[in-house]
Amino acid sequence: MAIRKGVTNLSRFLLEEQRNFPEATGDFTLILEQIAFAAKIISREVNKAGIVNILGKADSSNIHGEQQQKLDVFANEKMIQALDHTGKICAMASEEVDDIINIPSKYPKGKYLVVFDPLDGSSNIDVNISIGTIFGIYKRVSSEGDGCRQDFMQPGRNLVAAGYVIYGSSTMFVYTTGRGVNGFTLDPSVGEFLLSHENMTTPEFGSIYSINEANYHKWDERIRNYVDHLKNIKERQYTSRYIGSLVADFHRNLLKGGVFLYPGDSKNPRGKLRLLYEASPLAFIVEQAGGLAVDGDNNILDIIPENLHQKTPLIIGSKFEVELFKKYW
Ligand code: AHM
Ligand code: MG
Repeated sequence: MAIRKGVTNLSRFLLEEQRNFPEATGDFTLILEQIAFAAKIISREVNKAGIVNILGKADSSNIHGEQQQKLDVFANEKMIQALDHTGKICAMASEEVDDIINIPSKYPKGKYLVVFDPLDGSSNIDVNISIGTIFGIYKRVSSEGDGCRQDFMQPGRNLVAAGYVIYGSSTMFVYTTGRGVNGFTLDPSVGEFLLSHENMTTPEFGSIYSINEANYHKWDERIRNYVDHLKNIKERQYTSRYIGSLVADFHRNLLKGGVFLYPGDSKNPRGKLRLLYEASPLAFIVEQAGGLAVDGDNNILDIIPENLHQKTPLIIGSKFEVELFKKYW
C-alpha cells in the first residue's frame, strides 16, 4: 500500500476503509470519529493540566473505591457526550461508572455498544507522565431499544473495533476494526489526527519486559520463575521498562516488542486491570498486530465477562514472550 503519511487524516482513512465494504452504513465511522473528537478535547485538557487548576483529586470515588482525579471525571463526561446523541449506540459502559450508561430517551438507539476506560493511568497525571483512553465497540445482542447489562457480557473475540489514545509527547489515536492496526498522530496546529503509523505490527519477540517488580514476593512461583528466566536468557539481554501507565507501557511494547504483565498476586488474586475496559480491547489490538494476550489459563479474547467491572490477570505482548509464559504457567 502506498505510504499516505501526512496527507491522510482519520476521516479520510475511515471513509476509504468504509468504501471497501459496500454493505457498510457509516454508523461505525461516525462512532470512531466521535471518539476521536472526545480524544482531542481530552488531549487539550491533559496538555493544559499544569497551567489550570484542574490537577488533583475530585471529591468523588468510583465503584472501585478509588479516588477519582478531576480529569477522570472530565474525560468520562466527554466520552459520554461525544457518543450519546449519535443514534448508533444503545448503551455504554465506563470504568468510572457503576452501572451501564443508558442513552437519553430523546435520542434514537442503534446497534452498537461502546466500552471505555476514559483516562487510564490517571495517578500519573500529577507527575506529567503519559496516560491514555482505551475503548472497544461491540454489537448488541438484545434486539432493540435500550441496551442492557447482558449485552456487555460478550468475549473480546466479539469486538468489532478497539483502540486507544495515548496522551504522550504527542497524542496518538490507534485503532483496529479487525483488519490491521493503524495509528494517527494529532497535529495540534490543525486539530487533525494524521496517519503516521500505517499497518502496525508488533515484533515477534522483543527485549523488554514490563511488570511491577515490587510485587515479586506476592507473585505465584510460576510468575517469579518466568521473570527470572527472562533475566537469564542467554541469546538476548532483556531490559525492564515499567511506567505504571497501561496505555504507555502497552504502546511502547507494541512498537518495540516484549511483554507486559499485570498478574494476580496474593493481595489481588485477579490482578488489577479490568477485562471489559482494558484487557479485551488491548488484546484485540495486539492480536491484530501479530501478538498475543492471555490471563494464564485462557486467551483474553475468549473470556466471557460475568460482570461489568471484572478484573483479570493480563500477560500481553509479542508472541514469543507470551508463548514462553504459557510454558511456565
Ligand atoms: P487506573 O485505570 O485506575 O488508572 O489504573 C490502572 C493502572 C494502569 O494504567 C497500570 O498498568 C496499573 O494501574 C499500574 O498499577 P501498579 O501501580 O499497581 O503497578
Ligand atoms: Mg484503567
